[in-house]
Amino acid sequence: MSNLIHSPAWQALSAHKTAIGKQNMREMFRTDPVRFDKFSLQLDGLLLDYSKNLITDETFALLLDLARQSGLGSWIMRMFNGEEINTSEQRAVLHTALRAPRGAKVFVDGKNVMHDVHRVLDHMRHFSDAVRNGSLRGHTGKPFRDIVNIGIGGSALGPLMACKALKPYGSERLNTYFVSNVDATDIAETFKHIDPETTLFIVSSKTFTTQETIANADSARAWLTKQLGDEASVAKHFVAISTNLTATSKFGINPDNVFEFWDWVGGRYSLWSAIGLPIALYIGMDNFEKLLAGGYAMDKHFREEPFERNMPLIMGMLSVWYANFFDAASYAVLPYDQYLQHFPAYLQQLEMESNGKRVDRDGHAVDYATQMVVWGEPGTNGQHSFYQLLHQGTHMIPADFLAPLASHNPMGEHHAMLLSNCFAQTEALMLGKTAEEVHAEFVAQELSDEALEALLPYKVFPGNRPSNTLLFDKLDPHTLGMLTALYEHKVFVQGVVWNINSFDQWGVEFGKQLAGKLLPEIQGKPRISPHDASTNGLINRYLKVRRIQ
Ligand code: G6Q
Repeated sequence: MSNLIHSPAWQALSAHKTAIGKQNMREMFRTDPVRFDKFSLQLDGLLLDYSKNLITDETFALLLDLARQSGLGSWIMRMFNGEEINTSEQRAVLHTALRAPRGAKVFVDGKNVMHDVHRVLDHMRHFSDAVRNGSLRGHTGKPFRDIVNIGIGGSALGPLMACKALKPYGSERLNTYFVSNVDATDIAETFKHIDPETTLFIVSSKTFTTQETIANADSARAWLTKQLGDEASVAKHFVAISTNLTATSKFGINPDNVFEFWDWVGGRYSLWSAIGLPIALYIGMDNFEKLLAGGYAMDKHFREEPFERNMPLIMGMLSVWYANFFDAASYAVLPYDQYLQHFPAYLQQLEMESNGKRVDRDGHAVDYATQMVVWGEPGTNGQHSFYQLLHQGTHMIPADFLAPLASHNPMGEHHAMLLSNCFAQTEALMLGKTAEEVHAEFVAQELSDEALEALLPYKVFPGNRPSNTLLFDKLDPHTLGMLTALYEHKVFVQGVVWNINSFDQWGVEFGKQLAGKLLPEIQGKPRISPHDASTNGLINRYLKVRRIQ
């Protein structure tokens, strides 16, 4: 057994879980009139209600003990101070520096990186202002209207999520497109909507070697030069965001059009860096800075608030509680805000790529569960599909509900209906419906005894299913910054408790190695490596049907 499982705080939680196993949240609310006040907290208009969780005062105290035992306070300082906590890649982890105010000091290898951070932010402001006011133009002299981000994973999901989330703040003159997939359909469908004379391609790649991104960038360049009939157009219609300045210049991108970032920014933590350029172009740099300020407000909270009032810490420890002591294998993210449609997909990468690990910081296989699978869809749509399983399935699936108090699109009673659905769902998951309540309903409906007996088991809801609710005034750049940083730090908390490195991604690197390996064989070149019978069968089927061999 690992040290973690043996540790006093873990053992205490195990024993406590057995003790509270039979308790019910209904009862907890009934007997404690201040439960909501006790188990909720606010930061700058963001409310976290975590009272509908399977916790008592004792659980809460024991979870905080586990956080303390993990040395969380010192890990937080180590991250913010730029120590190389990403040990398998020997890198600091400093996405927090990207949103620190001008004048802050953050050192990497003895150098204050804040000068570079603000130099690039100034470059972004200069460039985005020029695109937005039409002073920077394409090869034929027309202002840009179509912004196409070519990038994948961490170089796409953040900007995509934020551009969709902040549409009410977006320029009406600019359209944003995101091309990620190496499936040509992605870029071919984009070409149908854009005008080469008014298109700006942003090639976004930390390494500038990612197969999908380079293939899409090559195809975009071929399309542009064919449409405009001039190789020189590339210089005006392409910019790059990368840490690999040699590769961007080899691609032919004008060095003045390269936005730099650094190896201490992880891909999935990079929307705050130059990778956020599509966001800055779309919502304007002033709004982008509000997004950064929201992230910074959460950083300050995470760093300074005591554990018992610390939002990311509480959310992280609740996830540990369910993943490790209730064997919950997945959790749902359910935004009751259509603008947050891409938030679950964004969190899938953030959480699963960060904490989907099976080896601890000392290189030993762990003997406890790590990251839960993350999934979700905007409410109310999900209510008409998978919520059935949340209410009556056999798995315990904790859920986060997110909702704005005011809509960007006030219309009739829509928003009241939206919120009533959201609140009613968390209530129903917690309360459930007992056999007695179902029985009383049937009696009121004058159902026959026979029908009542037959139907009753299907209509019972076990309840006692946990959820968090995050309420915010309105989805604006500052709020989105806070929400995003909240989940980043929640991921960090879990990683510290599980003693894993949340900042490497060898599974992704493995995929990148595999990407080019089979390609020659699919292209009909001689086999270079033997495969298993299944893989051979698939390759042969392709070659035969496509008459390549
Ligand atoms: C993120 C991951 C991964 C990465 C993509 C794109 O943390 O490392 O999703 O962002 O594979 O990589 P490049 O930006 O290097 O093209």
